Amino acid sequence: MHTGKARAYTNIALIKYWGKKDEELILPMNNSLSLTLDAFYTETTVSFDPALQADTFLLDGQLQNTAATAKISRFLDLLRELAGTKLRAAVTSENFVPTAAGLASSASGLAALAAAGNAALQLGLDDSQLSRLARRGSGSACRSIFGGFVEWEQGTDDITSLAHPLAANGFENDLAMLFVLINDKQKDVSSRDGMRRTVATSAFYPGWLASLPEDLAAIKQAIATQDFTALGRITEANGLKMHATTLAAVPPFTYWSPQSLLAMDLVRQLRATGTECYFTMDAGPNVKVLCRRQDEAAVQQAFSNSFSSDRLILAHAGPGISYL
Ligand code: 2P0
Repeated sequence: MHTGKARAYTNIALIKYWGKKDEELILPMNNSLSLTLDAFYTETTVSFDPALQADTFLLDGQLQNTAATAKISRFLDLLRELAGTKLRAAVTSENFVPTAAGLASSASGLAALAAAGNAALQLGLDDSQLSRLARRGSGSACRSIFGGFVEWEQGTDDITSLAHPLAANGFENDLAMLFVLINDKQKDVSSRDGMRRTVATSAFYPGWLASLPEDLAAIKQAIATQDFTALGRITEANGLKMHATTLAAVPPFTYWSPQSLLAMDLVRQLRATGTECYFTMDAGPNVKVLCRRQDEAAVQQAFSNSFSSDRLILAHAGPGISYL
């Protein structure tokens, strides 16, 4: 039996990945840039075992259904190919979140699985090789291999598409991100389906793509000069632009719910009254509020007037993967 265990933290993109140019290899249409966070992580154990007839996937103590297990199996096939083995595996994952928020993260999940597989099969992959591999499981997972600010270079093929950490200057430690968890009854459009539909049909998609090189250059400059105002403005504008593309898709869709709009409005009110903060959103109704660490208590206090405290989770910059 070959066993490995690893932990990976989730990441939130400040410049969003939205759309693929290669669905099989998961090559994105654009570079993206994220911050790895300390509040949510996944720990995964993989055991390749001659006694197993099929792969199994246990998540938070629950045996997963055929569809969820098939996604994991496809990723295990990549590991098996690299190791030259046909052994089936038992995958056991736990998502660590401060409350029972139902926050599933494919970024931390697939990054942890890639690293655990690397250890189990003694593949000896370094972090760059691991980033390429994690990308094949879920695009955003390639960024969760590393801590702090991370850029995913879109590349042109399997070798050139991978993430790398930005040169650390300590700026990430001055930041905080408040997760505002929003209950929503709407049926989700998965990020995979949502980005596919947007690329194929949205009249706004070319405009989104054309605007990215400028956003990326500007945010890297903001990080290098530790300019929080620029960082926040670019993050908020880039997220809004991504979400605008979904409104022009055919058929149109949105991840926003009324509570998301309320949270956005609170951010604007806080800014107007002198507490500088900015929001971003991903493929769901939750709102993430970026602020300076020194203002985190004021931001959390302001949100606690409109959202119950178990829906508010404060995060800071987090590390890359670790082997357990
Ligand atoms: C991001 N998102 O950059 C963007 C912003 C959602 C909105 O990466 O199809 O789970 O597995 O590559 O990585 C979520 O998409 O998608 C995502 P796949 P993934 O964080």
